[in-house]
Amino acid sequence: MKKEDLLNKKFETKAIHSGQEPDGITGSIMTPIHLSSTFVQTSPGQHTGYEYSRTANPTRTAYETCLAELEGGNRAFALASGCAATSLVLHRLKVGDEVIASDDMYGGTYRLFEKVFKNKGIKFHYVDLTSPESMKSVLSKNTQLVWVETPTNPTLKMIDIQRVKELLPRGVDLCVDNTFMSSYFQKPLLHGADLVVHSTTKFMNGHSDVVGGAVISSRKELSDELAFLANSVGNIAGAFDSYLVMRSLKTLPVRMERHQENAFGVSGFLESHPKIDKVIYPGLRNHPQYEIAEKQMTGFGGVISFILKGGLTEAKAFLESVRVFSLAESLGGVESLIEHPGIMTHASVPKEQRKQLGINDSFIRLSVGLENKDDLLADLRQALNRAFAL
Ligand code: P1T
Repeated sequence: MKKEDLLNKKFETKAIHSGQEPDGITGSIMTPIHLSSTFVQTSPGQHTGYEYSRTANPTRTAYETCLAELEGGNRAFALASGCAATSLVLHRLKVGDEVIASDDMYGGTYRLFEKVFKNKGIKFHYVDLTSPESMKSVLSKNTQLVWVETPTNPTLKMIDIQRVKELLPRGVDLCVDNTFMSSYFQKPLLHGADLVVHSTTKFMNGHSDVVGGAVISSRKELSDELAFLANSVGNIAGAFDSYLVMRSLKTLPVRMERHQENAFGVSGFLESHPKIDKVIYPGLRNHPQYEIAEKQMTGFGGVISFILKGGLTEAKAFLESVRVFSLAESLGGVESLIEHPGIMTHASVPKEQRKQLGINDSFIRLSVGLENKDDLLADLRQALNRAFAL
């Protein structure tokens, strides 16, 4: 579809068409994968807009245009991984700058903050942003950035994006990691965020065959700065990965709806099971921040966390017994995954901090996929039976 015909079109239409006009020469309806690293110039400095693929690549441009449209942003940048996307945002900072971050986040993001950027002279403060007012105790004239995951990984706390932004002085940017909801269920820029980050490895790609990331900026001066940094740092996505995620975005709305439907089924089953102590899913009315979830998201996603009765022995027996779910890190793919954050995805978070967050030996995280719901429930039931010898 032509750009002008896409104005005022709905999300599903944009997901399929944005940035992807048919090829002018061949009429090819699918965007070609431009693997070329360089582009021929007719005279020094005279070219089609493409000179070298680190700076810009036609397949990546099509994908980035689609990402920016879906998130409601000024411009998007496709990066090599979610961690590369986070790094790009942090590369804007300089020695002495301070960051306020939510106390619960992906272990790899925490590691990047504490073991890489802290050593470059950037200071990080971690607070429970479910009460945004708690930022006040650490906010200073050096604060440049607030980093929010919502829902957080893995305890699924909800943070009020609009409220956090309201409390920030001018010039302090708010970046929201939107990985768990995808652009379909949550649009942080519309609630006042300045930047959005995705691990596109997750729901955005959804087929567990790409590691990728994205940053979407709300305004031109941020976009210009990020374009300079992406080209200079060079942690960009390749053409083939760009093609794969762009292809996956076409089915994002239908996938997210089914992830959610299955997740409601699984969370209901877990809530009624005698061997489960606690179920955390943003769509459950007993979620402590259910009102925020309802206010700022248009769905609740496909990730569920829960606490089993018993200890590590039972948890391991349960995780070893699943047959439809796969025991693996990651989330957001068509296949259902299960994992133990304490040992797997959040091992780099200090034990004491995990304890404070309630990530104990019996804490399990599910990414509910698109298999038949009854098969998923039957699998969890038989694995619980085995673990507890019911
Ligand atoms: O793995 P990568 O594409 O680099 O993305 C990092 C990342 C960033 N933000 C969030 C919220 C994430 O969940 C992740 C990656 N998370 C996992 C691999 C996981 O299993 O939680």
